[in-house]
Amino acid sequence: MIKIIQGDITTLAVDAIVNAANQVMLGGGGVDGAIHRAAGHELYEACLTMPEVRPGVRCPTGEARITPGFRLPAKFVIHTVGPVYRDGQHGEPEKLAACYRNSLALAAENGCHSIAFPCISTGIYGYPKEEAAAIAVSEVQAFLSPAESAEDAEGEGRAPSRPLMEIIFCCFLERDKRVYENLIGKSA
Ligand code: AR6
Repeated sequence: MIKIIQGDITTLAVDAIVNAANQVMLGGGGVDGAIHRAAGHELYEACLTMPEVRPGVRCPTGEARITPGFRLPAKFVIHTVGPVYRDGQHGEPEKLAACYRNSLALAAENGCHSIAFPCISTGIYGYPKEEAAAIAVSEVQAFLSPAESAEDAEGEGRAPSRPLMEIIFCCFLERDKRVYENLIGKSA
């Protein structure tokens, strides 16, 4: 199930919220700063213990890492690193799609049934909002479609292949919410 809301992601009592982090994973501006402030210093400490894959890189662009949510109402924070937008010809769409795919896979692996995403890459990293939202929606829909057939499997007494998930697009700005509503309708 997909929901679109406007609000502050740090207030959501879901299983996982996604952080639009950077490769160092030690906090920053935008939603990253808000999440680190709300989760408390323990989140910084947990990020610090994540192994570096190369100097200064704990999470390469397109990948995702999970930590507890500490003082947040959310159980987990899934940190993913969106691409810095140049012109769309430098692998940005594939990298952004990978953020959604890898975050959803990590959430499922950790037994999450609800997850909220901010509009990854569309702030400081400059990704055009409509293009980013189209990628977000298409990745989430692709992830949910096997889950919907899992619902049928349950009805038929078969084991579902993947837990059903509530996926929230949490837009900070009203105009971002409208972009998602234009893509998937106001009923979502
Ligand atoms: N809740 C939900 N969404 C928010 C919140 C919030 N509390 N605050 C901001 N947003 P950005 P990026 C929205 O810039 O473009 C950081 O410094 C915001 O309106 O946070 O991926 C990192 O450390 C926008 O729609 O992330 C990286 O260095 C969205 O979050 C860099 O910024 C993403 O904007 C990542 O840039």
